[in-house]
Amino acid sequence: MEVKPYGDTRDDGVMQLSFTLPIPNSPKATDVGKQYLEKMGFHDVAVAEVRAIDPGFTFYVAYARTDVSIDPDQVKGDYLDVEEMDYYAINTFIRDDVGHKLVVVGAAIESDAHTVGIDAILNMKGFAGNYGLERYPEIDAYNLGSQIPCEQLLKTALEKQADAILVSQIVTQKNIHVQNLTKLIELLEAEGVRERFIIVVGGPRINNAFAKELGYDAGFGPRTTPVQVASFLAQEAARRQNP
Ligand code: B12
Repeated sequence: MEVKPYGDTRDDGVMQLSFTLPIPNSPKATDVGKQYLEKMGFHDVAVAEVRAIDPGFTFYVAYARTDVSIDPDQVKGDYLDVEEMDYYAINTFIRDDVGHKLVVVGAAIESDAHTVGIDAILNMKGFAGNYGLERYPEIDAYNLGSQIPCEQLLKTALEKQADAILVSQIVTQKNIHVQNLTKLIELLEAEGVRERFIIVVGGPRINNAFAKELGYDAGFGPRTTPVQVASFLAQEAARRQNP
C-alpha cells in the first residue's frame, strides 16, 4: 500500500524541511527558499523560519506538501533479520540455546580514534537505557579501545577464544573505513580463521548490506543499542551451534 508523509491528516503529504542556501538573508530570501521548494515539486509551501547563520548563508525551516508516495513493500534490501530480545531473555537464551558464555572482543580499528561508539555497545553502563555487553552475565566482553591494529585485534580474539569480533569504524573520509574493514577480513582469511568468528561492524555510516558486501556477518548503523547487538550475537551463535 502506498503511503505519504503524515502532517495533519493521513496521507496529506505534509513535510517539515530544513536546509541552508549559500545566499545572504535579504528581503527576498524567503521567496528564494519558497520557490526552490516549488521547483522540487512541493506545493502549499509555508516558510516558517528564515535566519542568517553567516553573512553569506541563510537557514530555512519550511512546511510543504508532496504528491509523491511510496509502497514500503517494494523497498527491498539486505536488512538484519533479528528478533530483539531484552537483557534477561538474551542471558537465558545464551545459557539454554548456546550452552556457553559468549566471548566478545571489540575495538575501533587502525587509525580510528573514536571510542564512544564501541563503548556504547560494550561498556557496563551502556547506552540509551540499555546495559552494555560487559554487564551480561552470559557474555565475556573485552573492549580493546581505539586505534587497534587489525593484527592486535585478531591476536586477542584468538587468545580469548572469542566467539565474536566487534569492530567500530566512525571515520569514513576518503573511504578509509573500507580499507580498514577490508584489511581485517583479508587478514582473517589469510590466517584461515574467518569462519571461526561472528564478525560485526558498526558506525554512523555502516548498514547491514554494506557490511555483508565487505564480508562481515552483520552491520549496525547510527543509534544502535546494545540489546540489538546482543540479540544478534546470541541468535547467530545458536544458529551456528545447530546449523
Ligand atoms: C567525539 C568526536 C571525536 C573525538 C573522539 C573522542 C573519543 N574518545 O571517542 C575526537 C576529538 C578525538 C575526534 C577526533 C576526530 N574526529 Co571526530 N567526532 C566526534 C563526534 C563529535 C562524536 C562521535 C561520537 O562520539 N558519537 C556518539 C556515538 C554514541 O555514536 P556513534 O559513534 O555513531 O556510535 C553508535 C553507532 O554508530 C553504533 N556503533 C559505533 N561503533 C560500533 C561498533 C559496533 C560493533 C556496533 C555493533 C555498533 C557501533 O553504535 C553506537 C551507539 O548507537 C563526531 C560528530 C558527531 N556528532 O557524530 C565527530 C566525527 C565522527 N569526527 C570526525 C573527524 C573527521 C575526526 C578527525 C579526523 C578530525 C581531525 N581532522 O583530526 C579526528 C579523527 C582522529 C582519528 N584518528 O580517528 C568526523 C568524521 C567524518 C567522516 N565522515 O569521516 C565527524 C563526523 C565530525 C564531522 N562532522 O566532521 N572526534
